[in-house]
Amino acid sequence: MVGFTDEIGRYLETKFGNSIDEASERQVYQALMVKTRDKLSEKRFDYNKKLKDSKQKQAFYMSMEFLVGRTLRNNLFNLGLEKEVKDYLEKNGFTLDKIYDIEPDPGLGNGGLGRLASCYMDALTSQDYPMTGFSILYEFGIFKQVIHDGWQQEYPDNWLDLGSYGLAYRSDEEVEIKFYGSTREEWTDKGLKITHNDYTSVIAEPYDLLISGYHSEAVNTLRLWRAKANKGFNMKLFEKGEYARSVESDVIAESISKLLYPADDNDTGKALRIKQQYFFTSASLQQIVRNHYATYSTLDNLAEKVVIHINDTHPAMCIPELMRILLDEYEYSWEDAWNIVTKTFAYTNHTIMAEALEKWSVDLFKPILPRIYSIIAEINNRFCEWCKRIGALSELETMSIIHNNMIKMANLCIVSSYNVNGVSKLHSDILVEDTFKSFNRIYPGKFNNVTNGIAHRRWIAQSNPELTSYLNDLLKVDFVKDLSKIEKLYDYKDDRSVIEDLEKIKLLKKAQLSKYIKESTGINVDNESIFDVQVKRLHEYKRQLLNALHIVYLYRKIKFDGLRPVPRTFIFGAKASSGYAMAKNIIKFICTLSEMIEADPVVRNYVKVVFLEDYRVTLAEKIIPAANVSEQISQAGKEASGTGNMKLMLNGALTLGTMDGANVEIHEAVGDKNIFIFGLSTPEVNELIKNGYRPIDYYRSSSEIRDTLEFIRTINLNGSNFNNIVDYLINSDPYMCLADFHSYVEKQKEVENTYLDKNKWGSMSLVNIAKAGIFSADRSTEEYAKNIWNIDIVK
Ligand code: 7GP
Repeated sequence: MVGFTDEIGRYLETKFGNSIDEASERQVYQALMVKTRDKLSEKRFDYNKKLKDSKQKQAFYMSMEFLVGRTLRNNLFNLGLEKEVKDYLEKNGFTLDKIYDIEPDPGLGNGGLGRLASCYMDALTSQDYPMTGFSILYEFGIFKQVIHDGWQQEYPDNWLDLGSYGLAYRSDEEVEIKFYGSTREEWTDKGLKITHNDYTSVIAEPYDLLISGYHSEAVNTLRLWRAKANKGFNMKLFEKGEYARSVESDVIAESISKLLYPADDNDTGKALRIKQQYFFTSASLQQIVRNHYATYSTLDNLAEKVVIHINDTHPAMCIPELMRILLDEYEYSWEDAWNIVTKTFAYTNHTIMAEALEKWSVDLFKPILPRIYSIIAEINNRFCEWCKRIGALSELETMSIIHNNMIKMANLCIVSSYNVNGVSKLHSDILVEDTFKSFNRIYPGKFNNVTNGIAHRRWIAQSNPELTSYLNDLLKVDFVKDLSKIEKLYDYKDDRSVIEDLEKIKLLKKAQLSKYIKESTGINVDNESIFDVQVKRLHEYKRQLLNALHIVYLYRKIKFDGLRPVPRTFIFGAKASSGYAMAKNIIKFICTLSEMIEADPVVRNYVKVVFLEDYRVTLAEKIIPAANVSEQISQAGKEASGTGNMKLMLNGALTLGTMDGANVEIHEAVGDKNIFIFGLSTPEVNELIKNGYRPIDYYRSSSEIRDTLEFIRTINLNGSNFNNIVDYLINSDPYMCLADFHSYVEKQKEVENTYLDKNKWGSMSLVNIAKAGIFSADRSTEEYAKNIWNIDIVK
């Protein structure tokens, strides 16, 4: 049999006319990408055959975002080929890590929600579950962030140039998507017939990214749709003098798969967003239905064979789209179609932040998708009628799908799905007790919880091979296959030599990160200092600002009061949405603190602030293994779950956090002694809001808050001042940084004192690693598969 490395050699010869010793790194990269894809295609064929033969139920995961991260290492690792390839390359003068670095990091997502989707695909595939992901092939994923003079600047990230080798184009499965135009109703002997006229259509081209599993039989598909114009230029319209419309398809197609999440703070952005959402959901639904019909010659059993998961509300148009297909193309009655639809969809909510609960204005939506709008309106009419009958009329203001001329997508999802889940215990409780209280009353049993999880193979086995191989030798259990086995480490919590070994590995990972910090920022950091990490999207509710306030507090104490704390390196990584001014200000503020501290000959010996630009999956893989402290300091009740908290814990960082999201479950898993919890709880936050939160009272009654804030007013570096941030905190402070300030500062002191006791810290860190098993995405996806989707593995 021809070995994998022989195939690489052959590819280089036939494609480039080079033997391996003449090839460039770029050529070797391409050969590895293409040959890995081919290998997965072969496996996929066998797996898919079994799947088809078994005719078992399948899950389809709809998500506007899949933050896949680099694929090559993950695939070689999963296929068990990494060692063979590494040796082969080394023999020929190449370093595998350098080849990995050529691959762009496909940023097809913004943050947690997108990364979760990819973790779930990895986990399901590793367990042999049949699951297909659907999304958009964005030409430009999330922007590349460059920090210039402390300000975030956004640059396009053209990942496809070098990233497309992993994709397989499936021209045989193109579909047509229709926008605009008008609908006509006509009574025929079969009932009401609806036709859609004068529409503009675009073509959805499928590109498949094959997803590998760890030592598994399965290879699943992430299907990414790319828009292309339908037949280009429309001569007929042009002749009629409708010049603009003659190229409409080109214009729409050009924009749809251009970029991820265009700013949606203006109508042009919103219209594009609507088109993107409909584009990929319609394409996916058409394909699912077509395949199902080809197998069974009926759609009556669709819900028995298909479950479609809606990852937050962005793909919600799946629902009216399936209704449309059933009603208009397969001539189902409304009742029969609705009966199928309401058994097919399950929906996950990922946030309770009001601004992220999607709403579309009817005036904007209806002209773009006239038929889809009429279906949503009918779903709403029938839902409102039903509410009247069951005596829930008074709650319609919150539950109605269309209200005040706005379409509320979460309401559409809840009404139409058979299951709705939150992503941590606390978040799911808030959904039923508060956000969706009325719905929970009328749909008892529809809501439940699946606490998020992470693909531990990426987040420990691949990104921290040193820790992984140590634990493999020590524990002699296959925790890479089954993370719950890592709990065996708990037996060593008082074993000094194991604690010391773990500490050495941490130091090594810190040294690797320091090198990167030095190269990318010029800052020298002390590897012995506490690496205190806050990495996540920049958002007010996540309170990077509270972290920054503590840094200012330390600065003052060191400079004016002679405080000499344990040296600490505060590491930040965060992208701010391009139109989000306050978030960008906060980045500028953090960068200014960094610069100010570096310029101070005393303070810089105790505190360093490092803002690493362009936070993304690849950078997370470098930072997380090196962290000592994991900052999870959102205002209680606001972070749905968090998943960075789990990755950091698994790599031995101690959580400093509020009782929010999955921190609550981390606290439960490790026990009070192995975590640093501070701040107001969710009920306390709510109570404070009810009584009228007045940040100025905190400012007046605490000299430390006053001194910290007034000191910020004096900062004036290169012409920038931060009075706006101070005024914001004193006058509004919507996420209660001032209310939690003291409790946070006190907890930070405890962190520091604990760190001085190396043995205690090491033992706490060990317990965190040992107790991380339940946060594997294997556990989460198993819950989805068994409790929600009712799907089985392919045997
Ligand atoms: C995030 C949540 O903020 C985070 O707490 C959670 O861990 C993650 O989803 C995965 O469940 N939400 C988003 O990223 C997001 O875009 C808007 O939500 C719909």
